[in-house]
Amino acid sequence: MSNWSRVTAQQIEFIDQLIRGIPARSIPTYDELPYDVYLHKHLILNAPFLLSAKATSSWSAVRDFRISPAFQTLSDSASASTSPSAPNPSSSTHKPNLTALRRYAHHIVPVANTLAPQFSEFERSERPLGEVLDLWENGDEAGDGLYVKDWHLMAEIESEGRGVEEVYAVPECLRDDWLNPPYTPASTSDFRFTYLGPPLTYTPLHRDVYGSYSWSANVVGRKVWWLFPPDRLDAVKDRHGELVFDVRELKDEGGALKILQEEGEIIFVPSGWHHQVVNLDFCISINHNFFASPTLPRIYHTLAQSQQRVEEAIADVKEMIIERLGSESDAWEREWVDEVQGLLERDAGWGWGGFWETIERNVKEPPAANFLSPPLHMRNAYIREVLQNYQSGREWDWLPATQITISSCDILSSIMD
Ligand SMILES: O=C(O)CCC(=O)C(=O)O
Repeated sequence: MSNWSRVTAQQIEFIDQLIRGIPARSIPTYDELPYDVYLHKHLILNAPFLLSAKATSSWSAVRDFRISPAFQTLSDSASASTSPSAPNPSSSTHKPNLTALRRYAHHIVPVANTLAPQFSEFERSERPLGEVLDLWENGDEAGDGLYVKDWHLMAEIESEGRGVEEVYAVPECLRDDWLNPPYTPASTSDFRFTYLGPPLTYTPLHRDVYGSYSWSANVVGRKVWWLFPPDRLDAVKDRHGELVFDVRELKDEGGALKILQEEGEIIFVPSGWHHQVVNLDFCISINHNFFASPTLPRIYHTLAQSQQRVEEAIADVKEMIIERLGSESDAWEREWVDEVQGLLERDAGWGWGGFWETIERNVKEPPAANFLSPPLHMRNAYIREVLQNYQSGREWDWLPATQITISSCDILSSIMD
């Protein structure tokens, strides 16, 4: 017996209710998305959209990780599919082909137990994927609520000497990605993730790393998304001003933009938008966190805010440094700036060094062809905007390594204008 058949009648009713509560889709769904439309209506305006299942129809993962309907039982595939604008509780989706995933059984994957929330996270573990697949395939109770999250499948495939085309191909319009290969900031292996888990596993309310955009593709199953633009955040804070963990506990679910993402579709989540996700079926999904030049001012602002938080949290350390080194010379400031950068890298995942290196590397080696990237004059204007801000701040003087990086990217962007 496999785990998806462990879903109880009560859970099925709960899922149907969830779906019935989703309004008709109010954001665009594209079969084809010309780069120009993507750039002007979505990247620059920071507005969500979906790509239809056509975008993933040729992916190897779609071919390999779905059990074809011929092998599903009659009750599995009983109902007709539905139009994206009219959520249908009984829309049919594929079952996951867990046997095909066994080729990655040796990968050590991060696992969240979504039945065991702990403060602002879930209980987490790392284990071989094969162990998790065993639990699901054997219908073991210990597999209930387990969610393989943030698995760096693509990086692992590449480290084994193969290419990611054995899984997917990034849609053309999403290829101008400054966070993922050919260049990824040094702090992590990459920001290309795979998720898998049974119905009702979920990701609590959060905003993506660095204030990046994300896109997420449903290879198998459907998800419901709650999206919150930055100006609607007050509604999802508790009485202490902290973000809630699960927006389903709130009246009107915080007034979210609620979207049913069908199997095969790709959703684009704007930069800085908080979101929560619940799997309606057994889901396998692939996502990228990413940014491109139009996001630079937001990414800059997010890092500057993180720095301010770090500085406030260790204000006493500043006093101690000044006490030790005196305020006459600039020695205290040099030490303070280094201290803050070190903590910032740990807290936010990167500091100004990583920020400028990322710009430099993407300017030198653009990840996408010209016709799939903003025009150079536009890209350079975004770089100049963040540069002017940076040059007016203290780090410009105190972090000489970033000045060296910047002079290279400043020169490059001006000659390319
Ligand atoms: O699918 C999920 O559970 C979470 C995905 C997500 O948060 C994202 O793509 O940003």
